[in-house]
Amino acid sequence: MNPTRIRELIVTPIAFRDPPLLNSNGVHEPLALRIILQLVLEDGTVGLGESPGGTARLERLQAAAKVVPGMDVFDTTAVAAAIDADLLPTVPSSHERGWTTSAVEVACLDAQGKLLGRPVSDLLGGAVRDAVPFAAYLFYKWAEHPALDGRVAIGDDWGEALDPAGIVQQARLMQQRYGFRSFKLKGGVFPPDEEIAAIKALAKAFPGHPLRLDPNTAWTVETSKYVARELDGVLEYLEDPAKGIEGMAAVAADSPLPLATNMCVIAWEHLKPAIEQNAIQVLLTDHHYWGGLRRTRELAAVCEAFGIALSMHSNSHLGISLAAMTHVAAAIPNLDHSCDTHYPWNSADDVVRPGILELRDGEVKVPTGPGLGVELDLDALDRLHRLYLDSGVRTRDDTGYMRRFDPTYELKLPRW
Ligand code: GKR
Ligand code: MG
Repeated sequence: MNPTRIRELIVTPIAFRDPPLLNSNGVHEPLALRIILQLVLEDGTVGLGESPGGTARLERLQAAAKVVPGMDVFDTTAVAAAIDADLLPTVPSSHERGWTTSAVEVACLDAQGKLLGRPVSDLLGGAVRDAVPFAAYLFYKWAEHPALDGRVAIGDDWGEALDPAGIVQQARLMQQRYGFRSFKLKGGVFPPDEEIAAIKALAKAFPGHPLRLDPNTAWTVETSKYVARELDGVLEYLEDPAKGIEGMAAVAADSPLPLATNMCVIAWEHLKPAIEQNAIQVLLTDHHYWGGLRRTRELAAVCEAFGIALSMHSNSHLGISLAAMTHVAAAIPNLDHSCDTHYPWNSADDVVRPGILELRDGEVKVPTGPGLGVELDLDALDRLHRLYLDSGVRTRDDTGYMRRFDPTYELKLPRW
């Protein structure tokens, strides 16, 4: 028996509750999808990973599960290369392949840390901070998922937020519950002047607190320039106002505000043109698609070299991802802004045991236990896997879900 050899990769798709959060694509469905990885070594050590869900990503992780048995858990470069080579013929996008290699790398690092008795942040060069700051992720939202197909409406304890007063109220709740000190508003939902008013209302209610706005490319270049002018001195940065590196570069040429992205620079080959065109001033890293935690650390060094500030992107996620985000953020010296997280919207359905990961004073303390420092709750995993099986939900479809309530709704980017 070789204790560092990978015996098996167990891939479990799950579904968990998600509130009706609005964005430029529509509205979140009642269930969000993730995939949980358990990488089992020959000595029984288990490393955990978490990936966004959906059939394509599930199939790729299932393919990876056939590739990794027999490999050494410390050979993360070889593990990633083997998975990448296996996917290459059918998945031409390096960004798409990155989602698979990243999730497996995190599980390898968790297992390595458990074998060594050291936290993952130590494997990334050591934590330079013992807590990582996160921003409150504000969304326009409905009070409830409306009744559909004979089922009752599903409410939550956040309430409705469809105007500036609703957004300020949501921000207050976020601050009361988690102590957040910075705020990000997901925009691209209402006409830009309404979202400008919401940001100005936040600035008035929370003077001195960093604010951001992210319309996910809902605006033209001209509209983006207008919003940037209106919010000069109010936002710390404006995130993905317009589409593509060229669109962002055209806005940046004329914007008094720094521009940030998690949409137009999402693979290594995007860095060169983005830097040449000065398209972005802030990069939102995301270990889920940049190749994992070590590659994210390398990405931070590239950003440092080119004077690009760093923040972190998030999607609906659970505790394994939050732990991984926290470890890598702790190990990046040049983390310039608080990280995004959807965790408050989804934490009630977590698959990790409570107690380790807590959002308090707007921060998560870096876990100090071996590996990621979190423990999988097998009962919760089983429950959420059955929810996945029974629900029939297999891909995220914010636009299709919106159309069930408003058949005239069209996905239009830019919309304004
Ligand atoms: O969850 O609606 C959402 C977000 O819009 C998410 O899908 C984005 O990936 O949060 C993300 C972002 O910053 O663009
Ligand atoms: Mg974004």
